[in-house]
Amino acid sequence: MPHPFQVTARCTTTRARTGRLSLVHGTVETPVFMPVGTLGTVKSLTPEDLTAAGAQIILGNTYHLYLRPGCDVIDRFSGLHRFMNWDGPILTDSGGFQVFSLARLTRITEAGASFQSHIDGSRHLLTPEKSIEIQISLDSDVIMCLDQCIAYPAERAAALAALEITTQWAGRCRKTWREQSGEKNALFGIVQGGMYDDLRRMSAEALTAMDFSGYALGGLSVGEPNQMMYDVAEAALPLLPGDRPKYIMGVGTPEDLVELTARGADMFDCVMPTRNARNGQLFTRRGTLNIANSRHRTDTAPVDSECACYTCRNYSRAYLRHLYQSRELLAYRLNTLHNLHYYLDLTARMRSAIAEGRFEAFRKRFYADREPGGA
Ligand code: PRF
Ligand code: ZN
Repeated sequence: MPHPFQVTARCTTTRARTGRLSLVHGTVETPVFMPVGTLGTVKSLTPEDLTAAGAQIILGNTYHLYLRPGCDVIDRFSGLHRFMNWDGPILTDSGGFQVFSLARLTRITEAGASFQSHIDGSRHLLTPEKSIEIQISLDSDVIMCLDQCIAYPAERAAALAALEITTQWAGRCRKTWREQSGEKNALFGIVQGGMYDDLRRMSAEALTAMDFSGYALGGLSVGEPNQMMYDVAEAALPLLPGDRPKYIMGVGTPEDLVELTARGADMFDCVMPTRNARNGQLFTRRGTLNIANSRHRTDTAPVDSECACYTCRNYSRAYLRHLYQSRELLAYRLNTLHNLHYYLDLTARMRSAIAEGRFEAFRKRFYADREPGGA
């Protein structure tokens, strides 16, 4: 199994660390935030915008791309990179989570996840083998195993059943990856087990024994209290091999990124910066603001005077509010550029702080900078 990860620095008082992950389409410095490009686009942005905002790797979705446009279309371009004109690294999610959250009439059996498309109602069976084959055809740099994510709260018996299916599927994913991928693209296993520490341990041990390029914690940020997510991650992260990247799927707020980095996480993805941008919520060091608020109506200042993004260098809060209130398309783009810049800059600042031995001070400052009542 390729495990092209190197730890480059460690915090002496927390489990935070920096690392370098070498993938087929480039190298990624961790901790890293991966913008979500579900349908082969990070909504409203071009790949040049992403690079300018500091994106190192983006996320794509097996479930969506398989249903539309379909693998036969992307095959014409030998994968997702040329299709969408992004030549950097891509991580693809396996489809399991999207089947649960989007598809109708989902049935999970040992064979796989059978579901009805949210687009046209057609029936499909997503097996572990098929998920890996699709991700190989997308030429994903980081392929994720098919897993079963359960909602919160879940009975122990349900969490155990889901983790057993996830473990069994991980073995089949690994076999398909070994036989069909040329073994150059990384393959990550996904730990499940609900909020039960002993089940998380069982899952982590089974996956570690199989040997993956990296490991993810799935099944977090599914409705549990924040502190519970931190506690589960704190217990589970040290059970994973220290020389492999650790990825927390679908998380989170800026605070989540800081807290989970402190607990040893290396990779994150979340729709929050992009989706919230389209709803007018903007992130700043001082907290979040809603651009629709009438207090911004005549404000000639940028969203964040300390922000170096394209939006803050060129536009005022008053103009952004006007665009947003008018449902102008440019609102989505400018807001998304700012929010992604904030998230990418936050992870970049964490990397420097860890490398320079001042992560604890950084974390304190992060909280001190936030104003009660927002920016
Ligand atoms: N599994 C997969 N993708 C995911 C999740 C998961 O548990 C989550 C949960 N936060 C987000 N995305 N495969
Ligand atoms: Zn900005």
